[in-house]
Amino acid sequence: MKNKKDEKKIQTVAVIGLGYVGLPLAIRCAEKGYQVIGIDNDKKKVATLLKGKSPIQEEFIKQRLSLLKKIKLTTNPKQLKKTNIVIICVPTPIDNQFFPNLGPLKKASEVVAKNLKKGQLVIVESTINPGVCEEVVEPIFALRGLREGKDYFLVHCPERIDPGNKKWNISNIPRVVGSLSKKGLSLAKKFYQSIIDADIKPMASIRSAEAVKIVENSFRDINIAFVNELAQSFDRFGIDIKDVIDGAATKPFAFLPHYPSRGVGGHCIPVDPYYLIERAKKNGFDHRFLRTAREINNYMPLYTVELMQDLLNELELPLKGTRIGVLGLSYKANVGDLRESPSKKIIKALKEKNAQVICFDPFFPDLSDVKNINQFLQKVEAFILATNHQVFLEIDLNLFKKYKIKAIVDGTNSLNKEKIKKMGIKYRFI
Ligand code: SAJ
Repeated sequence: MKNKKDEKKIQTVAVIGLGYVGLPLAIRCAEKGYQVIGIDNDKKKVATLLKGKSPIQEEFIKQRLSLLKKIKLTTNPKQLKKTNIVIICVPTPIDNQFFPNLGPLKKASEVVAKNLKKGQLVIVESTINPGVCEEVVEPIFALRGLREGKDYFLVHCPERIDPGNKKWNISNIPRVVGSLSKKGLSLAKKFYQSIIDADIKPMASIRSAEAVKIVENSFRDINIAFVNELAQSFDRFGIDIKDVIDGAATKPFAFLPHYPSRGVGGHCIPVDPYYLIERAKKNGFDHRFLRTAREINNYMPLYTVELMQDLLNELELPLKGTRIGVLGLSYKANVGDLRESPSKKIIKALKEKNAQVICFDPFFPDLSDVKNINQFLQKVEAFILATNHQVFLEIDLNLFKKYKIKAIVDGTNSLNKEKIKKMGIKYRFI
């Protein structure tokens, strides 16, 4: 039973890293009556937030912008000494050799250890592979003579934010928590139960909590790779893969539809499997299946460009010098997020083949070569649909005829292929 002292004690929360994960979390804690300190090393981001504006266009945040003024926003980690719960939500990206980069997490852990308040609950929400809390985070505290379960409590609660999702958000997504100590586990369960209206599952160990997120996202990556491989095979077979998947999805059990596309982007799905692949190597285990799935998905942007090359060959047009459009830069529909975006790889491949590339994404006006869709269609001879933003799906298909578009590769299988083909436009889908 929590005594009055405990009740009073856990009223202050610090969130380190105010991005897609940390900002909604800080806002939710404020909404649930906690005193919240939001810490980020990006001065510009903190300045924007201090003006009551959010750099992230998420419904959950937009509806709660007024709560920003309840959060003490700062770049100064010294404030940590005043809090009882510290939640680390910094990025854990991969480098261009696909190695996990734990730099930001190590830095944040050092800052927390340096400014520790005795008895603090330290929660890592950043996505990490099994072993990181014990092999990377805890040693940073131990170096300062700080013992988990005594001087502080270390917990992992993997983040589950799904950018752009209108239904699932920080307030209603079930979570799992794992700790190195029983006390840490119980404190974390109580804390998350106080801010989330959903099940909070205590895991058998901190490693299994770390493994949950990697497994969730690797599951998605391998399923996408499965349909991406099928798409290439069925393309040679004259079989419409989307029709087949929709057919298989009529089975009410034991089938979960995924769809082929120009590639897998984002800060989770294409990244997380590498965490497990790399760490398992130290145990002498090679995740051949996960690696193969990653190779298949990493090839899709190039496959998309090859489809465009095939279409131009039918028109006896070289890629070289032809004005090819890339419609969409974001990795995902209706969000503005470039992380690991397949569009970047498509643009790079087109430029390496000396095509003249014109890109447009309304979420990224500064990175676009034109101001709107009409200008885009006017300028290009052919284009790749690389992001299925709703605004692109609403384009009047007659504009393709009006602007004499010669070929379209539908990288997200979203356009009406019958109508396009009837207009005499060359069309391929993934
Ligand atoms: N993609 C496909 N085919 C699919 C689904 C996705 O090619 O069938 C592509 C998307 O175009 C995108 C990439 O994969 O480029 C990732 O798409 P995503 O829908 O998985 O979006 P994310 O990156 O926002 O993934 C998040 C993840 N959430 C967390 O890690 C907390 C993931 O676990 C969720 O499953 C996913 O949202 C979701 O379900 O929307």
